[in-house]
Amino acid sequence: MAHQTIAPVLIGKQEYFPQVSSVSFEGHSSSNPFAYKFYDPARVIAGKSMKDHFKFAVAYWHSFCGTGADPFGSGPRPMPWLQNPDPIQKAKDKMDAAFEFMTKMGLNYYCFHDFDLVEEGSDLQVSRYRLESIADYALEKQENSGIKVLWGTANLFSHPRYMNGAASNPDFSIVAYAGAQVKNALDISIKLGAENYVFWGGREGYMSLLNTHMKQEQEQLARFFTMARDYARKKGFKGYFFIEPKPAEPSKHQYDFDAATVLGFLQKYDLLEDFKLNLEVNHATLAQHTFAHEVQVAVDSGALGSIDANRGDEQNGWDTDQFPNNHMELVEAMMIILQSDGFVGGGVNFDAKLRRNSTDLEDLFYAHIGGMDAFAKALIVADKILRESDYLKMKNERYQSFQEEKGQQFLRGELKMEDLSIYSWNQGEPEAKSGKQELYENLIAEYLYRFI
Ligand code: XUL
Ligand code: CO
Repeated sequence: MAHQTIAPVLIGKQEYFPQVSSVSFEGHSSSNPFAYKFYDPARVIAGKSMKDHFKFAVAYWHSFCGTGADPFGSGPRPMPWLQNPDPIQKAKDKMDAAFEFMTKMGLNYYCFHDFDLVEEGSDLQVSRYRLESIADYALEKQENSGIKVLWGTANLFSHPRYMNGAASNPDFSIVAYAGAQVKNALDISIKLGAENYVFWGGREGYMSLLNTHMKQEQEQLARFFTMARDYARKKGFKGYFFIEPKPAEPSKHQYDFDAATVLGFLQKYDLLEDFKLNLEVNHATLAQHTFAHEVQVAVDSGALGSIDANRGDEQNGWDTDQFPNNHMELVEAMMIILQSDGFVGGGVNFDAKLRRNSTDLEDLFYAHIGGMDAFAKALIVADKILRESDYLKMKNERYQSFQEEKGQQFLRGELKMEDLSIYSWNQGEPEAKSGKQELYENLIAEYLYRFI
């Protein structure tokens, strides 16, 4: 096992993960569970280092706040950094644990909700004070380690006040409260140099249309996004805003249903320049889409901002947020991403949680190592398929007829319905051409074993 010394300044007063000193790349023949088999940060694929392709980020909420509690019972996960009764000290301990973990993993980014960093206070003033205190501490840790914020966000769904929504709430006083909270979240995101800012609208939707003015609520949402954008720009924020689509849960229906719905919304309210999408694998499947579908929709509009990496469960319908390991799914997505300009501003955030019964502290390492290796392998395989196989040729040949005269005229808008009719009367029944889906699928399966 390759052990590197970690500068003591990066570890807090207490070492929370003494069982691991550092995780580094050892190659696919290594059997060290604390080593990367495929993720080699410096390795260049398609002109960019793996590190820059992915910008892997840890999700503060799942990894350092989540105890494994579910609707049926409290959390069994031991959280030694959550023991101090003083909220500020507890937040600092949590941050020590987070930075120790990220440093040992070689992770360069993290993502947070405001009240992941520190518990919400009894009122806005107390919350503001707590956020400022922890942001000062975070800034120091960031400067010492070089770790950065991929995106920040505000939790507008956990507190009971948001039970009817935040920006889309039927009560203006809740909308204003959400505004106060987002202003604070933007301020600390800017202070911490966050590269992007996310809106996930868990309760921006409805439970029943009977009591809901849907049109007005969506207008409220657009107004709120516009105000947040204008405020952040005024304060010097240069990054992108991301909307994270999800069809439902906790709302029965969420307005940001899927990539196509959000793109239509952003276009309607003229927000597409500043707002891109943060796509989550398990949200795609909840919307009855493949992840590749959502990625393709975003890429086609130049709006693939970032992704929340995870996976759902094949049998359960809900958002299980498991760590990603579906290679077929990831290779397909990476093939699309490689054919685009990559993420617009964002990267790969592990919005994934350990299973409730994964209670060893080292499980957090296995989970992230597996996820990062799955993406790294997918990148290597996707690049190889695109460069070495007949994939692109096969796909382009399906559309060959559009390279010919009539096809070109059609695409240029030079034909009328009458022309299509004359063409077909002359041609007769078109020849059947196979879509060859199985052959395409075999390509991915084959290349998954030609990865070296
Ligand atoms: C919930 C979800 C959120 C967002 C951030 O399904 O994905 O954690 O990523 O609010
Ligand atoms: Co997410």
